[in-house]
Amino acid sequence: AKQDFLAKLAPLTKEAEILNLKSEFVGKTGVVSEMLKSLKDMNPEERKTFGPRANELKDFINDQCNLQLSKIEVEEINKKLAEDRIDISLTDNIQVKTTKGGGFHPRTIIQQEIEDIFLSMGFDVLDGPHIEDEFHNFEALNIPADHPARDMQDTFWFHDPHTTPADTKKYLLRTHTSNIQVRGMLSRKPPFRFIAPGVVFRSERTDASHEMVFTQLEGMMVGKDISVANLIYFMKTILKEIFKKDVEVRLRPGFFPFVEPGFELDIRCLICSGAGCSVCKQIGWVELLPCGMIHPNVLKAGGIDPNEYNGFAFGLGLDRLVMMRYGIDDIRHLQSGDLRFNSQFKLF
Ligand code: FA5
Repeated sequence: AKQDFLAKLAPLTKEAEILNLKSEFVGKTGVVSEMLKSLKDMNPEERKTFGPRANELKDFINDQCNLQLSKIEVEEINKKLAEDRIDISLTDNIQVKTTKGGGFHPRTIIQQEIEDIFLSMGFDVLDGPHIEDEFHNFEALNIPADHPARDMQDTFWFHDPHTTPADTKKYLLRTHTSNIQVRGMLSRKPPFRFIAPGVVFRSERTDASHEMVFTQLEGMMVGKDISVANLIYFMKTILKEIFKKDVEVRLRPGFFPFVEPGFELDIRCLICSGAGCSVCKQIGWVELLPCGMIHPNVLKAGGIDPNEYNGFAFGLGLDRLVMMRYGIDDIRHLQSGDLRFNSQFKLF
């Protein structure tokens, strides 16, 4: 029986075939099991010699079958591993497609830096609508209809053909982020401080320092006994933090109907170091950070008593700041969407 079993086992390669063979020999009705059953009909002498040999054969068959089964299992695992193998040397042999890492637009980098600086000084960061009404963009900022100051900002008006001509000047693309001064004042109680970065729109002829769509960053602080000295401190702090060095600035009187007194804060042009270029229009200075003490009429329009509170506001030209910081010699690069330009900027 042993030889018979071995001869039958040798060619088998499948788990099911081996299990069948096993049951053929040592299963309930298998050859060896029948031998063991026949022990009861033998005399004690025969039983003594035959019994242990039959049990030995049973163990032998079980061991051989289990051995063969585990061999098959190991072969299958190895086959699977070979199929799933990752060839880590592959990059040497074939051209691998690489993807360039993304980055941030330089304006986003600077905007985030400024937001962090102001957040650390207790300012909120506000947002506001791009499509604005006349009240928030002009009237509440002390620029009534037909006031000549409206000519300071060439405006894109919305014309609704269903309204009468008198109503058509109702909505516009906001010309500055100062509309958020009004919205900010109306939605909170003093004292408060906030900044508001965002895109603005003007009907401008473009050149190296003028775009039709550009960004500003508005700031406003309202409280008791705020002075021009506070205003200048905050303006100097932003510039120091952004440029990480002292930059030359000049403060001169400026007219904006929503501040009194009003100032123009110019920065020495960092493209030409003041020698004169197309960005600074050959004068060596760039208009960057107009600011001033909030006009009492503006506080009133924002629901604040000017006898009790005062404050300052500023409207930073964000794109021009980005140009000065990175030495960009034409504002139109910022809007170009040219990846060769954009990919040069990294966070630091
Ligand atoms: C204003 O828009 C005022 N709202 C700023 C302000 C706020 C003054 C609060 C006082 C208090 P102005 O039109 O000068 O001001 O624009 C502000 C800044 O935006 C300018 O100094 C300049 O840096 C930038 N700027 C103006 N026009 C353009 C343009 N066409 N392209 C790019 N930047 C511009």
